[in-house]
Formats: sequence, structure tokens, C-alpha cells
Amino acid sequence: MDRTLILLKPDAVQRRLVGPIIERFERKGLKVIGMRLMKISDQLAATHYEAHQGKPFYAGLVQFMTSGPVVALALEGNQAITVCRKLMGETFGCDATAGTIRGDFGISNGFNLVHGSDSPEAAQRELELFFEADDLHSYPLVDDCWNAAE
Ligand code: DAT
Ligand code: MG
Repeated sequence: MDRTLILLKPDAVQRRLVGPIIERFERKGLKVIGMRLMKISDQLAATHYEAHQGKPFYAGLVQFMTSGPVVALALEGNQAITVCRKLMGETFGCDATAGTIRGDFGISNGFNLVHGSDSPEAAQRELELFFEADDLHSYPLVDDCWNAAE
């Protein structure tokens, strides 16, 4: 089972889309193993997005991500990183395929509702940035058997 970090960005919270977006992940079969409503500090935004430092959109991205509360989710499931990226859709809402989160709920380039880790290395690094080990919970669900890899 893989784990990944998902952020419901400030636009998702402001637009009251927290419930509908979490539903997308849950109904696919992903398990919520951690969840926080939080404000991202400038320092955390800079660390989280350090790969984008120096790019033209970086300052606006940090300003947006620190502009209001976000919901941080730790999700677990078979191929969770890849599956979540597929559920999210392409980066820009205007490009994202209908049926994906970004494709159904947004049209903006930068205000694109969700972040999802893009590799196992990124997932581990980002989960550690947003969650203490004690705040991630492994627990059985009655339908685990139907969401297993086999
Ligand atoms: P993703 O979030 O799909 O992994 P990314 O890691 O390339 O995309 O970029 C991080 C975020 O930065 C992205 O969600 C939105 C913003 N962003 C990326 N490229 C942008 C651009 N050309 N103009 C405005 N915002 C951009
Ligand atoms: Mg990315």
C-alpha cells in the first residue's frame, strides 16, 4: 500500500469544496489515514515548493498557498500516488479532463484546488513536512478486502 500527501488548497476551502473533493478520493477506495485543517507558513510553503523556487509563478504560488487555511490529507491505497494524480487531472484547470477534480471544479491555471505528491520520494518527504508520525493512523476498514491490490 502506498501513501501520499494531498492538499486541498485555499481555493478549495474558500469554495466549500472540501467535502466534494474528499468524496472523490474516498469513493475510489483510498483510505484517509491523516487529516488536518491548517494554515501553511511562508517557511513551510517555501520548503514544500522548493523545486519551483526561481520560476516565474513561484512568488504567486507561495502567496496563494499561504492565503488561507488548507486541508492536508494523508491517503493510503493501492498505487495511491499514481491513482491520486489521475483523479486530480492535469495541472491547469483549463487543460484538465472532465471527470477529474481539476477538470470538474476549476478553470484557472494557478488556483487548481489540489496538490498531490508526484513520486514515492516526494510523498515521503511531503508527508513528513505536514504530519507527525503519531498523527498517521493505520486501521482496518470493513471493505479493505475489496480495495486490495490482488
Ligand atoms: P502539479 O500541482 O500538477 O504537480 P507543478 O508541480 O508543476 O504541478 O506546479 C505546482 C503548482 O504551481 C501547480 O499546482 C500550479 C502552479 N503552477 C505551475 N505552473 C504554473 C504556471 N505556468 N503558471 C501559474 N501557476 C503554475
Ligand atoms: Mg507538483
